[in-house]
Amino acid sequence: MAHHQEQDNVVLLDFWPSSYAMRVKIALAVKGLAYECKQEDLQAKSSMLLEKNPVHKMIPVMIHNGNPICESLNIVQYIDETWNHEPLLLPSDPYQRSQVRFWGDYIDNNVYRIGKKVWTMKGKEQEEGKKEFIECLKRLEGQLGEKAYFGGEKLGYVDVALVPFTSWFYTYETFGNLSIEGECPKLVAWAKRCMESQSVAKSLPHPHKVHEFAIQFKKRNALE
Ligand code: GS8
Repeated sequence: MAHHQEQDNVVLLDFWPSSYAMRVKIALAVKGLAYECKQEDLQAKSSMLLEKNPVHKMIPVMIHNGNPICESLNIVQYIDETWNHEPLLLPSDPYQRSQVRFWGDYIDNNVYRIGKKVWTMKGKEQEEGKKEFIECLKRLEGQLGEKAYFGGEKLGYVDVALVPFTSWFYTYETFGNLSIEGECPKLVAWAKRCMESQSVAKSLPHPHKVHEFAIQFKKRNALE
């Protein structure tokens, strides 16, 4: 049931470099909700995480008045339905809703997985990853078309699903030796437009901080 109460208690089990967790932060910011952020150590997961997401044991998990909600896009949809006031992230028309969920799913099946090849792999695998990654971004750029946002005139569900990955663009570019702006100028212009929204800007870490994290991650995992 939709409601908006003073006593709403929202806790986010977070891992700051995670694009999935950033989605939830953007959606909460868009709705003007206060929340408590708990950083997880994914090498030593808290008992709270294991209890609240026993199936996947992954962040993000949002805990609303004690009730856990898992899977980032499922959480974004829950937020939009629970605090169902403007600005709305999903369209109300069932067909339009099906379309935004389709693109959310496309992003989930591709961007992280392919992007990881670009920043963690070497040689032939990395080259293949780069090609696939640019193809994926061009596909998304085509879907954006001439619109200001994937949601049309304003930021919507697909924007929230995708924009966190732009905080990783510098990392993909540096490790992959590629120019995303050169390949997908309209997508980069869209990313900059999204960053004009405070809800987005305050939810995304600085690209250099992400890059620093990626360097440490590769060292730790002997990928260097
Ligand atoms: C993916 C979350 C995820 O990959 C979602 O919420 O949308 N489909 C999920 N979480 C990662 C960190 S970000 O890469 C995670 O929690 N990994 C811990 C693990 O795999 O043990």
